[in-house]
Amino acid sequence: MKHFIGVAVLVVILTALVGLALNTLGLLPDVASLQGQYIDGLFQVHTWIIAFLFALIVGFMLYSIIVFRRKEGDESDAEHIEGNNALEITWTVVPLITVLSVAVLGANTLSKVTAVDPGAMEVKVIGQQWAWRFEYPEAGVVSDVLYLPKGQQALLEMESMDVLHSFWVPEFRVKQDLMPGSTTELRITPTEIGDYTVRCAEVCGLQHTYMLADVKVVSEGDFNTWLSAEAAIADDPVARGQKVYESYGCKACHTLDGSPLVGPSFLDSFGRTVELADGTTVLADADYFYNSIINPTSQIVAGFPPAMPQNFADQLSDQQIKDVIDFIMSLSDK
Ligand code: HEC
Ligand SMILES: [Cu+2]
Repeated sequence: MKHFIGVAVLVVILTALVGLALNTLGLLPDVASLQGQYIDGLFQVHTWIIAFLFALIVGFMLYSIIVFRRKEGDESDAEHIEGNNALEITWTVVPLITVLSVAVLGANTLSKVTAVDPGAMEVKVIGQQWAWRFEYPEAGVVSDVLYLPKGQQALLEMESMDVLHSFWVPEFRVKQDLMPGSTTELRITPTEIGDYTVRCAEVCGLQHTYMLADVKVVSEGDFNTWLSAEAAIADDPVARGQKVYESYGCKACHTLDGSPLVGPSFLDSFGRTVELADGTTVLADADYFYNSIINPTSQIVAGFPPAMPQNFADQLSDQQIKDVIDFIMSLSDK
């Protein structure tokens, strides 16, 4: 009996130490969603079960090694024990109940994490090698940053354009694969305003590591302001084109004020006669601009190096190219 009390004290102390150590390690980033809170609750239970099991095994082992060490000169055999029904029943029934309870707890958590809020806001998530796109169908907005209002459930309807990807924001805890040819769902109710990152959690090719996107959780007011500003842009080809100009690096080489930079300024560039490096001239119309973007080395403007990136045909959709041309054309009064 004395030994059992000794071991029990050791196990309790070890459990507390291991449990506290695991909790202070900071294994997870701060949780930022309602679903994540349920998952963290379950994780806590598991942490303590793990700490207890560790302490139970290691505690008994340490105690036995130290207390039942063979004494100097003791050559006798240990006592032989042939089965113990009570013990065997206990170590079958206790783990059975434990595992079943964990299963019930897990199922319970799963149902909370997937609980449907009828007022959820729908966002389409499109994954492709190697970028994320987010669509807000009700507002007709497309964005490469995932904006979410705090406190409202977002229903993410996810699709892949090519291979398997996986949507994962560690602070939200939940994770879901995207599959070509079918739609998968994920529900997230953000609880903390802040900036996060979606990272693809399914190896999807060469640039998999860089398949990241920004997530911004904002107040409901800020969200609505952003959404209506984006919706206004979405309706206006020139505004869309300006966004392409700003977010695809064009502005690093093309100014809007008439001064040449690495490339010619876009101000009043439409409708002029362009002198090309090969001595010919061409009218700067929409076709010329299109060709300059898609196939930049074919018509080099005289006096400029052939420095224009050659991969915009892959980076930009046809619509984006049309939009940016509309934007360039809007900068001339011709
Ligand atoms: C690294 C610098 C650089 C970047 C970035 C760049 N360009 Fe250019 N671009 C040039 C240079 C240099 C020329 C002139 C030489 C030539 O014709 O290739 C040019 C020419 C052009 C022309 C023909 C202009 C004219 O007035 O004759 C268009 C149109 C154009 N770029 C559009 C774009 C668009 C749209 C983007 C962004 C999606 C962009 N460029 C990004 C360097 C750049
Ligand atoms: Cu991916």
